[in-house]
This record gives sequence, structure tokens and C-alpha cells, in this order.
Amino acid sequence: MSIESVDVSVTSPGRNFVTLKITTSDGVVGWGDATLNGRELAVASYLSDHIASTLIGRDEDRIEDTWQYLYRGPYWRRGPVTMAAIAAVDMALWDIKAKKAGMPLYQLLGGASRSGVRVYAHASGTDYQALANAITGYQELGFTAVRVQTGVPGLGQIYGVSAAGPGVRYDYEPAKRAADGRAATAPTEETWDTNAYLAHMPGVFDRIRQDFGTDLRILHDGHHRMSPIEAARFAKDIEPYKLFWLEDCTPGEDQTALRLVRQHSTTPLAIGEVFNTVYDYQTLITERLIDYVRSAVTHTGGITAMKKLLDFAAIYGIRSGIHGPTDISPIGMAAALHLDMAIHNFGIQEYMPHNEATLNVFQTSYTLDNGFLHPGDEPGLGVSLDEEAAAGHEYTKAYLPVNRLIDGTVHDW
Ligand code: KDG
Ligand code: MG
Repeated sequence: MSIESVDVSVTSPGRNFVTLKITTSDGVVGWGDATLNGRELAVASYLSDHIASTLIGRDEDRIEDTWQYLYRGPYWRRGPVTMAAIAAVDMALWDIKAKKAGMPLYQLLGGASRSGVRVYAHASGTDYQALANAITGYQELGFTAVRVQTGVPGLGQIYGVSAAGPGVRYDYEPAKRAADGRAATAPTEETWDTNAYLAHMPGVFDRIRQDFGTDLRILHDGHHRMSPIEAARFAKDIEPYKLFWLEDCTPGEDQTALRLVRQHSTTPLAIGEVFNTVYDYQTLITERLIDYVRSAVTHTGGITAMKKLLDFAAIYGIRSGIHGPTDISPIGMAAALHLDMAIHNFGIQEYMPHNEATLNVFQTSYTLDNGFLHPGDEPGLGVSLDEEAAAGHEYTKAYLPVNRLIDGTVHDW
């Protein structure tokens, strides 16, 4: 049998998603996620203009060979656009293989290493009380781990904080359309002050520990905004609050920055949502500078590449913390859950539920039970796209925000 057709679709049920559909000559369909937030059409073009025709007639079972063909073959390697495109093909081929085997994908990856996947939810609030309400709401739903982000006095809208009213925040979405819901023409801009942030956050963690005790797993995302020495001091300052992890404390491309943070603190570190290959982690893993790998299956070359990356991390005692915001489609989320189930060095999985419109377009079979997700036992990934429903949501350009310091200097967002 062979690959008969390769179709790319872009749909926007509240936010944009790029989906790849591969159909074999005997009619088996595989789905892949190629969504790259704010740069969706670049990946869609890479897939439809450069990759699709090269796949027709290939043996769908040769997943490793196809991965190498797409990675080494074109000479130009790595980067988020290329690796998201490869990831989508890889997911679709694993989906097909598992469907042909009549098994959920995690069985092909070695079978279940656990009964469910512990997830962390996103709690945020513009002030402490709103944040505390959100944490309580998640606890009432059975979650045992929350990522906490809160407003900083003196700053307006900042990364990770939902502007919605009190209660559980399921709705944080950083990619912005225009105010009237139509296509944006440029990113919104936010203002940032690292000093104010560093002064404010330790007190927030202190209050959370006082109010919620020691059992709650607390995660926090620095979103690449600190210099190495600022991050080292911050990680040391928050040590008493025993975070599950501090994520992305420094800019991702500077691997050796984390040496300094490590020298000064035992706060566990997570990084990698903007990484695309194992090479982005080479120093971090071999020098044991991190505790959690944060890559998205969608942005790091798919299941084939992620399995190798996580096995490499396992040798150094480093665990998984796969990226799972709403800009990973339900297909990418399912791919993460199958890996999470199968690998030994699972740490935690990020979970930001998709909105109703998205879940009307993608049929999912994963289930949430008391803070644990399970990918379900349907053959394959267990997710598909309703193409008719998807066609009703036209692509609408949206951008991630740009961040500036108070004096106007462009800073990492
Ligand atoms: O597209 C960017 C988002 O996925 C990212 O900002 C979310 O940092 C993020 C996280 O940890 O989920
Ligand atoms: Mg993050």
C-alpha cells in the first residue's frame, strides 16, 4: 500500500489550526497537527507547496525513513516551520500505522507505563484574590497541579494572565485577532518591568503555600524574560516555596545561561517550548541543567523525534513536561498523551482545554478524570477533523503580542 493523497487544511474555530490529512491507497486516514501560532500559513505552504507531492506513492509504513527523508533530504534543516511540517507528517503516519494495527498508539510505543497522565492546569488572576479563586476552582475539579501567573502591580496585561472575570480560567489565549474579531494587521504590544516582577512574585508564592499547603504542585512560567543572573537570583529567592518547576526563566537559545541558575538554586527548571530538535537540548541534557523537557510534539518533529529526545533525556534523569497550550490542536494533544502514557520518564503534561467551537471541529476520545488525562483506546491517535465543520471557520490572522520594557526597548515576550 502507499500514500495516495496529502491534504492540508487551515481552520479557525476561535483560533487558527493547521491540519494534515494523509490517505493511503486502501483508504486509511491519518491526521497530523502542524499549527505554529501566528505563523500558520508558512507551515501550510511548506506542507502543500514543498512536501505533499513528494509523499505520494511512498510506503506509509516507512515512518523512520520518511522522517529522515524530510529532515536530511532537503538540505535545509531545523527551525519551527520545517519541524512543525515534519511533525504533522510523522503524526499522521503513526496514526495510520496504529489504525492498521487496530491499537491505540501508546500500545505501539511500548504499552501503558501508567493508568493516566497527570496534567497541570492554568490558574491566573490579575491580583492575588483572583488567582486564589482560580486555584480553588481547579482543585474542586480534581486538579493536583496548577501553573500560576498573576498580574504585577504597575503593569497592565502581561503574559499568562487571563483578563476574564473571577473563577476558573480556561480561556487564556495569547494570539490576538483585531478587536472586532476580524484579522489582525499587527501584534498588540505589552509593557514589562523585570524589577517589578522579581519584587512581586516571591510574595505570591508565599501566600499560595500559606493558603493551599504543601501538597499542591505549583508551576510558573517566566517566559524567557530574565537575564541569567536575574533568573539565578529569582530561582534562589523562590526556593522555600518548592515549585514543581520554573519554566523558561531565560531566553531559550542561550543554553549555557542555565549553568548560572543551576549553580545558585535547586528550584527545578523546565525549558523547550520554542525548541525544535534534540540539538537545542544537547548541552542542557548532557550537563543536567534542566529537569523537564518542554517541547511540543507538534514543534519538535513529531512522535519519532520526541521519543528519541525523551529517551535521551531519561539517561540523565530528566523527565517530560510536554507543551500543551490551546495552540496545539487536539491532534497534537493526543500525540502527546500517547507518548506520556508509554514513556518511563514521564513528568507532567500541560493541559489547557480547547473551547467548544474547537471541539466541535475536532472529534476527540481523550478523557479527563480527576486531574488525569487518558488518550482513550480507539485505534490510532483517537482524534479526527470534521472537514465540513472545519470549512465553516475561515482562517483569521492573529498575532502573539510583542513585549516592550517601560522605556520602549523591545524585550522577550
Ligand atoms: O504560542 C505561544 C504559547 O504556546 C505559549 O506562550 C504558551 O508559554 C506557554 C505555555 O507554557 O503554555
Ligand atoms: Mg511556556
